[in-house]
Amino acid sequence: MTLDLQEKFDAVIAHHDRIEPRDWMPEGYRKTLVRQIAQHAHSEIIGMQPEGNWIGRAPSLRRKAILLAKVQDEAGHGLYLYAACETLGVSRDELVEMLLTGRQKYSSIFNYPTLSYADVGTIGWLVDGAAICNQVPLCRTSYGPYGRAMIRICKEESFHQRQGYELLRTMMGGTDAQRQMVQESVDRFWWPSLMMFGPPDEESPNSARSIAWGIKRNGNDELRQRFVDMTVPQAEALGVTLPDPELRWNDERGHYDFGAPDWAELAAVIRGDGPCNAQRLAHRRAAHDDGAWVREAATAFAERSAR
Ligand code: BYC
Repeated sequence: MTLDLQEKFDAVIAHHDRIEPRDWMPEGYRKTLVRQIAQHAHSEIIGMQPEGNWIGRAPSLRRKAILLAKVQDEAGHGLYLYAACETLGVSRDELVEMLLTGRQKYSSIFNYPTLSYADVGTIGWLVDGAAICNQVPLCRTSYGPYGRAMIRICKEESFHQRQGYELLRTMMGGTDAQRQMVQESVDRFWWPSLMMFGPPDEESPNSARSIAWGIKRNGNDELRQRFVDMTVPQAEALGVTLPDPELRWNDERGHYDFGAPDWAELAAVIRGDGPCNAQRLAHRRAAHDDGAWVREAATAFAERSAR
């Protein structure tokens, strides 16, 4: 019986069709999906903090409205992804608990501080740009609810990336001080953005299995290269320098060559020793505790309505 189920599962994966919540799936496949989708959902929720830091200090009403809308979109992405994860038999409460106790991860990028207003533009341009490279292939992931959530998320991420680029272009057309602020921000965010794609393939324990299951469609290095190739011409158009002396076009490969990120730094940030890890989790825990009365009220209202 299990053999038939396994064969059916393998055939769906081989045909690049989709596995749906009611279908049989190997336990390892389910666990990998929970790990990756939860990591992604938590990234969206924690990812509201670095940009949220600038909502009260945005330089105009227009910029404030844009930033508020973007941060709200991120909350929405977290909710679609938590809902996709719940179809795998794990509850929202369990997921939140695993984030707050550090048993599940979120993207390393959100453990870096946002020190200037230019960081709002740089996050849109580089961080959302990297997220798009990483996530567009996930629209074709083998698990239905995850792929469908990703289609909507990617549309909004493209919009976020353009808003970041537009902000930086405006600042680059401003004063020398504004141009310096942009360059300083790009210098800080370039390498952490490359780290978002994960460790190099040969040091990525999950990639091969996840690709065989059709959860990931590409390796970490391939997507990192795609991001560099896409971003260098945009940096030239903006007039900023990417802080990598090894960055140059390679005619033979048809790609840009680039230097290696500091993998020890990525490992430290993932381990919890990044510049803002403790602050991000403490802030999230406090927000969760402050929101307890809202959850209680919503539960009481739902129970009363059901009666
Ligand atoms: N940060 O075997 P590997 C966004 C972990 S946010 C932290 O290569 P995998 C946005 C990895 O989890 C973007 N941890 O893993 C929001 C694994 O640990 P565990 C978020 C990392 O899963 C707001 C271990 O290292 N996007 O969109 O095959 C504003 C070994 O790695 C990182 C997603 O999450 C990292 N950078 O591949 C703006 C996309 N890299 O779990 C933007 C979905 C690796 O075994 N996620 N680790 O303990 C993925 O595509 C994959 O999870 C990764 C890693 C490519 C990140």
